[in-house]
Amino acid sequence: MRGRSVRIIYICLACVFALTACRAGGSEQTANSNSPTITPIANRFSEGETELPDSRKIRLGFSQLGSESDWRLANTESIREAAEEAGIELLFDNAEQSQQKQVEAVRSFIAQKVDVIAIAPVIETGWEPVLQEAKQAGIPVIVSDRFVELQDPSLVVTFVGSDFYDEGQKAAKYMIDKMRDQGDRIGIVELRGTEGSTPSIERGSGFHDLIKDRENFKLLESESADFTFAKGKEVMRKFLERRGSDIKVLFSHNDDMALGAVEAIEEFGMRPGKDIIIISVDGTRKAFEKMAEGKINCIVECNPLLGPILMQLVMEISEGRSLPNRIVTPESVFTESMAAAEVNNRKY
Ligand code: GZL
Repeated sequence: MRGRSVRIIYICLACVFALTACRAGGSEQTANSNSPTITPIANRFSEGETELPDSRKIRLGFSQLGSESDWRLANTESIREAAEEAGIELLFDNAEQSQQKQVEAVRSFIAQKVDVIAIAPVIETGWEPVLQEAKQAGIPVIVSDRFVELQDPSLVVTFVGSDFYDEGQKAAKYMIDKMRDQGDRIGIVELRGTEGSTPSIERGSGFHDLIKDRENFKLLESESADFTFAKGKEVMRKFLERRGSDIKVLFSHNDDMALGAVEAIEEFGMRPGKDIIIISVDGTRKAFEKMAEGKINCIVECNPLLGPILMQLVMEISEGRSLPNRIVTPESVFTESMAAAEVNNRKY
């Protein structure tokens, strides 16, 4: 079973390798040309062994940022399952949105002398010191899901996750097409994700860059609702009280906030998906169910199932292979007409 799953992972990886793009520094050199290497898995087996004893498994320390959304829960499950499948010992810490707790978790992994550290960073800044400590300890670091801002890009072996700027562009392209016959003053409200996080920064930039020169689109309100259902509902209620029927479009940086907004719109007496066009990001089953009901109009996919690729990267590092600076996961865009056919395919 492990052999098959590794092959599948490899095929996935070959696909995403083809999509790589360099972001940090844009250097074409492999990111881990001077990174510490770890004992390859093959060299950890003794004569005649077919399973690694726990004492000789690759040990991966993973710092997860929280449990704020269905996307995050699916991401955590994917990582746990893939580590189990790959025979990698996972030391897992959930920081519940606290960067300080993430830093403490990384320090704990260093103290426990894990082989590899992976981080899903809650925000982009403030990582240089603890990543220097990991480098001094000779432990390679992978960044998963969101980016970190670094002066020294050699502190991270590679990044695996989405192109958030492209997700914002896809959302704007859908809106421009959907609203092409809707007159010259289209009021937009935006529910942003966690302030300072890569998906919130980049989805917003990608979206706004495409509409900034289009006079007919007016951004009426934009506020962070921290990627959660509850805050999405609370902030959308505020927008409705202030702007009412001037609101024609909602761009939500994730599904949980969009689902909260759907409730707020209905309680306000308007029709989500009709009076207010709703564009969201992630692709959770709950959001697809609402889109099948006609209450969300477009979902830009953001893939949380990073576990298999992450474990493959850990194994590549253990074999001493060089990796690209960045590995981007392939993603789609879904609209109302596709919802009913796709909803049962959603794995999260
Ligand atoms: C995106 C991820 C975001 C999701 C949200 O890769 O970091 O965080 O879009 C999640 O649902 O909370």
